[in-house]
Amino acid sequence: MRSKNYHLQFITHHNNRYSYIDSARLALEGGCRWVQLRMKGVDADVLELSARSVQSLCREYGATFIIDDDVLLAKRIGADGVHLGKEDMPIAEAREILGSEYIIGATVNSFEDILQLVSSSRPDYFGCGPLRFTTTKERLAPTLGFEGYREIMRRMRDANITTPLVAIGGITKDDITPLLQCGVNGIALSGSVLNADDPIAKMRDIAYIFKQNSHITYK
Ligand code: TZP
Ligand code: MG
Repeated sequence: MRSKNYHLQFITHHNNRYSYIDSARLALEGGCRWVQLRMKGVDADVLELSARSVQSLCREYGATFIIDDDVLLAKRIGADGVHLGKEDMPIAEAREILGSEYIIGATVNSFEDILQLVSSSRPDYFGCGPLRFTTTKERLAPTLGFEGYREIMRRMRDANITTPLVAIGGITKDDITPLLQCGVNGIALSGSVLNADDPIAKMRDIAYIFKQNSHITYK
């Protein structure tokens, strides 16, 4: 059974200082136990080689490993799951291919997106954002701010939708407690770790704050 913890996710991104594999290693060394390999615009063989390396690192650390976009690659190498955006393979089709054991995350930007997905094909978690502007992602959806998350979580509660929601996009250490207070179940981040002077120390701080405050959503 693949571990399904929807707490703190580190997402790789192209960075001038570190390779994708080193980026994942820094996050794992800093205590993160959920890594998404996100590599845009690379050849399939480069992606697969990197995925296999990050997967074995994640296994070493006992961490969950998911891949952005590529359902067939996730299946071929036996990753823990995939994260799919609105322009990727539809969730229902990915579920057909992967079955119920794999984690499937879906990008959403609004409560309406969530409603549509729960009525058609239930993903395992929603990646919802952005909280604020970030340069990590191109073609960014409108920012939600804390109020946006509060409202989405309220509407999910009212509609009895219990799929975990992971906040993403422009999140820094100081945002973690207020985001958990909005009711989100998890946090995904990238730039605030990799752009820090000491990414391992930053990841450690973030993981510590998350753990200290996770009782807010995990009662
Ligand atoms: N989707 C929405 S924002 C984002 C993705 C993949 C990037 C998150 O990275 P950062 O650097 O934490 O803003
Ligand atoms: Mg995608």
